[in-house]
Amino acid sequence: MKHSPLLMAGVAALSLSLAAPAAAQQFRAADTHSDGYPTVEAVEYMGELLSSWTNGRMGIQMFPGRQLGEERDTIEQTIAGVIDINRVNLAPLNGIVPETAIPALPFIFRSTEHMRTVMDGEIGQEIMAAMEEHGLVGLAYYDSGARSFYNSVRPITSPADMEGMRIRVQNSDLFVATMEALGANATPMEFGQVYEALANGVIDGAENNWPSYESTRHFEVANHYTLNQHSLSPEVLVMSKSTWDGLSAADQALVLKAAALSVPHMRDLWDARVAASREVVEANGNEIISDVDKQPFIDAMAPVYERFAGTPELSDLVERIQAVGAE
Ligand code: BDP
Repeated sequence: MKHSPLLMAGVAALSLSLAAPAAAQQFRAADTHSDGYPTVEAVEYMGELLSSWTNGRMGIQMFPGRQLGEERDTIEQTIAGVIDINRVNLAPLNGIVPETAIPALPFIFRSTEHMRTVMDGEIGQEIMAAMEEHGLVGLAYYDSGARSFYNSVRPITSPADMEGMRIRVQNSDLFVATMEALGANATPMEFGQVYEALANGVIDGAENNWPSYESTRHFEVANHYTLNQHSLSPEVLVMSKSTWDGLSAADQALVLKAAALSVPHMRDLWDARVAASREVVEANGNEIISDVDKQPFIDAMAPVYERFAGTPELSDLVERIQAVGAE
């Protein structure tokens, strides 16, 4: 008896699918930070969970330390589906997804608790939903502590001290506008270029949290650190929408669950790292200016809010964030 080629092909495909387990999927993940940084460890932990739940069918291959490029490039590659998972700050997404600028606004959060409550809740979900039409699926938010100014010229205690200072910022018009509102010259630059630019005087300073100030060794070339805490802009873990769309609903649920479980793990690592980084910087003898009157910095931000939260939808988002109760 002769079988049609189509039937034979169907039988072959069926026996293949019975014989072979579903192809293993190792998601390619990028992070600008090096091995051992809390964000890197959290995503590795997420990969271990996925792998143990699926007997190795799903997992994460982490490329830390800018191996796949600076954040701007890796975001493009994630949107294109070349990178599956990316851990970035919200700032470099501001130009792609306008809603991401709102939690990155200076002084919008009263505390880390406030930031966590907002981002873990409905508002955080809405901002993630806004990413989808731009090719990204939000998986989780991670802490990034508070960003503060450091520089090699003089201690900053008020905006007047920043007049004319060349301060590196992330690739975000919001961060550029923030520096300009304080009288500084904003210099957008990729993270990996900042150490050298500080060391050879191309810039006077930058702004970041304790772990980044320490892990990048910027503290060695920018001695004055002012704890003005202008931004609590969180980190976000995103997946390429094209990768996401290729997963079954059950696998999507596993990815989300593993990402959610990586959050408390990340926060424990984060708190420990903040303390450890602070110790390293203090032991180096840096000048830490912790007694800062934040009000003049806050007052200078009115034009920034007007520009980046000017539409009714975005200003409504600001009000809803401010109305969220937390410490
Ligand atoms: C760090 C963020 C990282 C940013 C970096 C920066 O974790 O995602 O790339 O700041 O300033 O705190 O570029």
